[in-house]
Amino acid sequence: MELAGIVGKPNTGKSTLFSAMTLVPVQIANYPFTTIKPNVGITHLRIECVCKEFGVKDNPKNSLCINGVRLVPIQVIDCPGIVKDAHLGKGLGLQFLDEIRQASALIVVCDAAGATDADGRPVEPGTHDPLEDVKIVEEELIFWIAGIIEKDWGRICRAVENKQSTLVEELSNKLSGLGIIPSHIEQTLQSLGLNPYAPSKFAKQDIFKLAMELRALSKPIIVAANKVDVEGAEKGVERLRSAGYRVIPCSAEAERILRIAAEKGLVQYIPGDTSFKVLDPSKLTPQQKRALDMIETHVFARWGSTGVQQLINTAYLEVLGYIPVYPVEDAERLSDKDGNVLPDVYLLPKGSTARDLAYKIHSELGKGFLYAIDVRTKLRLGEKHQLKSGDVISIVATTKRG
Ligand SMILES: Nc1nc2c(ncn2[C@@H]2O[C@H](COP(=O)(O)OP(=O)(O)O)[C@@H](O)[C@H]2O)c(=O)[nH]1
Ligand SMILES: [Mg+2]
Repeated sequence: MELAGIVGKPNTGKSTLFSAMTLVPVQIANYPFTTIKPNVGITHLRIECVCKEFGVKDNPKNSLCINGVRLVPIQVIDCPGIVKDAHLGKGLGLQFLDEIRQASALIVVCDAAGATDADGRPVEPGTHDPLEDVKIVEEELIFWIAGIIEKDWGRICRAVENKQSTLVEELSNKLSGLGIIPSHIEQTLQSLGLNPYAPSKFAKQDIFKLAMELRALSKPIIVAANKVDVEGAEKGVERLRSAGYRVIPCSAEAERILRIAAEKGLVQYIPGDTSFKVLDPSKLTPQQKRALDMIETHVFARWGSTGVQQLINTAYLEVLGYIPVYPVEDAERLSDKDGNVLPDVYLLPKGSTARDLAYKIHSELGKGFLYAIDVRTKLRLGEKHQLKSGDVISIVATTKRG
């Protein structure tokens, strides 16, 4: 399962966002995905399910389907606050980031209303620049990766310069856990003009630059411009956008309230909806009514949605460019061997082939791959055929799974 890390300075709303994201959108008996640890949970990518197009009733296994909305689980981790110089041990340091080494994307939460200072203390709205906070977090993330690179740097230099191994090999060993592949390292060394045969000549700044490039490649950032329900947040959002970040205005608190209200049956709301509906106004307490009215005027009327679902969707479908694909065993019934219709959705990196999908399902299926069938067109697809978003695919292989 894909993993997203929630990071940012203290008091920006990381834990609120985590709690909102991981609240199960509807009550489903025996729902297998709950909070795993206090700071580790499951959220969902929201896509249009293909069940409507095919006119079938599906029985999802690795995901959920609510009225034609398919929800694909993504693991999220809420990290402690990051402050300036955390890499030098300030605040809680950066040790805890080891938990998100495997993350495919990072959500950097900031207070777009500018109502928290550099250490996270509340101040007058609009008096603190959220861009500063995002820059600091980004810089600390780079220091974190630089720290990983620099660990036993002396030994690496000797090994490389004595020709016992290569720098790409050494760095790949260290960084593969971050999702960094050898070709990334090779390209980066080259583009920075660093001589891979003489690492002992690298300056501190060279290692920082290397870490900066590798951070961008392996841990793409999406900025959650949080607290947009607060007056004046537009300015913060603009400032973040003008700096070139991928910014999603959001209100974690509004999303949390709506998910709880939906769970209680007070409103009709699926995460990502652009409106919500109060089911029975007479059931609301005055306080609940006030909260929902505030959400309507300060969030939906102004921003169109709470932005929380859009964070995950933008991170996975746009920034990472993943494509959802539905593998089925029975191309006629669109089912697995137990008759479950459209049981699974897989998220594949853009450019993935029919054979890549086979391998992702099961290595035996990948090895024995003969051809795939595009269930929509009934056409046979070769191993190198590139899949596209929403494909429903049946793999035919020499060895059957199971
Ligand atoms: N107005 C507003 N306040 C929020 C929002 N999200 C979080 N907060 C508040 O910001 C404060 C810090 O939230 P918390 O989630 O603990 O921040 P963390 O330290 O980053 O985990 C709390 O008082 C939250 O209620 C939001 O969307 N809007
Ligand atoms: Mg927190």
